[in-house]
Amino acid sequence: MKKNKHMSKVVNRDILNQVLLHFGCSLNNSTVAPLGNGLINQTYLVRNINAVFVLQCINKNVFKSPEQVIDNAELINEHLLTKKSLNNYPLESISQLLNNDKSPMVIINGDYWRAIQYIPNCYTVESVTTTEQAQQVGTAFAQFTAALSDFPAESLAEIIPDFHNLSFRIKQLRAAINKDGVNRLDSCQSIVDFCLAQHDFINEVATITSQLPIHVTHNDTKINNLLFSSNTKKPIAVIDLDTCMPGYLMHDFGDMVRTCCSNLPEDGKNIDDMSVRMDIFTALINAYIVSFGDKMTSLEQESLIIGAQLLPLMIGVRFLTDYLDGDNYFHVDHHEHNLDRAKNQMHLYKLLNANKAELANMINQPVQTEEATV
Ligand code: GN1
Ligand code: MG
Repeated sequence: MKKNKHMSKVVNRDILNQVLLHFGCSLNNSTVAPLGNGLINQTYLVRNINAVFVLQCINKNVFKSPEQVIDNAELINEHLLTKKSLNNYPLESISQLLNNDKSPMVIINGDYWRAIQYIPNCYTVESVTTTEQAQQVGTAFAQFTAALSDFPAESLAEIIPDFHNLSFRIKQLRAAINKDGVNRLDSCQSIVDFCLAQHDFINEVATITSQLPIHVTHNDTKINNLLFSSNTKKPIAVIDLDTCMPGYLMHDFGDMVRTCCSNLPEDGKNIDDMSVRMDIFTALINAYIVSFGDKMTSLEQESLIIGAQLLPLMIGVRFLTDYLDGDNYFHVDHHEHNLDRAKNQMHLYKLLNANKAELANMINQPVQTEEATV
């Protein structure tokens, strides 16, 4: 089982059993296995003779009001189900299950648990290897946000305020630098200096942000947040609605670029070997624009290139801040894990920033067959 030191407790069998009883089963008649690679929540697959479902303990350190995460998911699912019934949403929506008290949430010892429908004959993909997969990622997340374009965004709770606000993330970094609570500043001074020197880009982001329309965005658009059908090998659902909030299209697109277009994982250490997979980028951007259709304004289209640079910088700043804070937020496997991630994402930002003109030229281009790198 993966552990975060900030998770309230390591889950013991007694607690797990109490939670299961609320969903009509117990540890006596069920198997419970860890599921997925998320850095934040604890997720399990529960199987028994009557049911298979996903069980999740929501991380209270990250999600200060876990009930809002659950309420938002209910509202979004309801909207998507309506769209689907009108043939206006091609994917499935995944429901949260009601417990014995007809509520989607169980609170045990102050921890918030929920059960989520398990879809059989599906699989997840950890990283993009083909341009076809990149097209599928761009298309599925565009369909998701487009289907929510007439959803009243103001009815959603802002789960994590300023989640993708770069100026705010830089402020958090400055606070961590000033505190230097675990004496790590010396070991990352040069990367700190690099982040704080990005004024021009920070201003560019602030200027375009003030002109962009708000959408309900997913804010964690990795390929492993899609469920693929074992039959068709195509995405059938967008999952992990935890950070669905009012936001900008460039955030979702930028997160796709940062998680799909690097040849290295986000914690890969051999950053001198990093390259941007231009064929994947071309497939992503064109699928995203085409699938959104005329709902995307020309300024939003332009903003996608800024988003592609913004998200690696944003998460790089977040990883660096967590490193300076002593690893309180993200799960880490080793002492320098957050620093490795920060260096990796900052390098990706540099590569994307240095090649933004070439990236912009990829809009409306056919997908290249051979791998080009920048
Ligand atoms: C966290 O736990 P996971 O993988 O769903 C984080 C994302 C980061 C990601 C980096 C709520 O998501 O913003 O991009 O780690 N989620 C939150 O791997 O902070
Ligand atoms: Mg997530």
